[in-house]
Amino acid sequence: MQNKPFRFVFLVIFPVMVGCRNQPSNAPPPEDKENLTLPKPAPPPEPKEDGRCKGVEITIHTVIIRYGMTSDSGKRDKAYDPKELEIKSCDKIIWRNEDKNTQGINTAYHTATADNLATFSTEAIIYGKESKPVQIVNPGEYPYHCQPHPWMKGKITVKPR
Ligand SMILES: [Cu+2]
Repeated sequence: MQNKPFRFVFLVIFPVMVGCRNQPSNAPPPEDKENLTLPKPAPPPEPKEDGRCKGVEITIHTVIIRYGMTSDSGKRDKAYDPKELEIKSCDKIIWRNEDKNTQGINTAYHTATADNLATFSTEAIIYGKESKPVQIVNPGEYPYHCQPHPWMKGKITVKPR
C-alpha cells in the first residue's frame, strides 16, 4: 500500500513531535512572550530648537545646487549658488537641487556637508527636492562640500546677532 509510509509519519511521528513541543521547558511562560518581541525602532528625534534662538526672528535662506556633476571647472566653482552665504546666528538654510546639464536632469544626489563633519549635513537631495532646514547657532565660518562630489564647495558665515 502506497499510503502506508505517509500514514506512519502522520500517525506516529507527528504526534510525537507535538508531544515533544508540549514538554515543559525552560522557555518563559506565554505571558512573557510579548515582551521578547523587539520594539519598533523609535523615529529619529525631531531636531531640538536651540534655547538660545527662542524668540529670535529667524530668516530661512535658500542655496541652489546648480552644477554638481559638470566637468566644466568654471561651473564647478558655482556648484552652490550662492557659493558663500552670510547669515545671522539661528538663521536656517535650505539647499535645493536644480542640477541640470545639457543632457538633462542629473539623477545623482547631492548633499551639503560641513567640512568639520560635525556641524551639519543634509540628507541626500535629488533633483527638484530640497533639504530639511539646517540651523546654525554658533557664529563662525562653515566651509562645506558635497559628500559624493568633493569638488562642490561652499561656505556659510554665521554672524552673531
Ligand atoms: Cu554632489
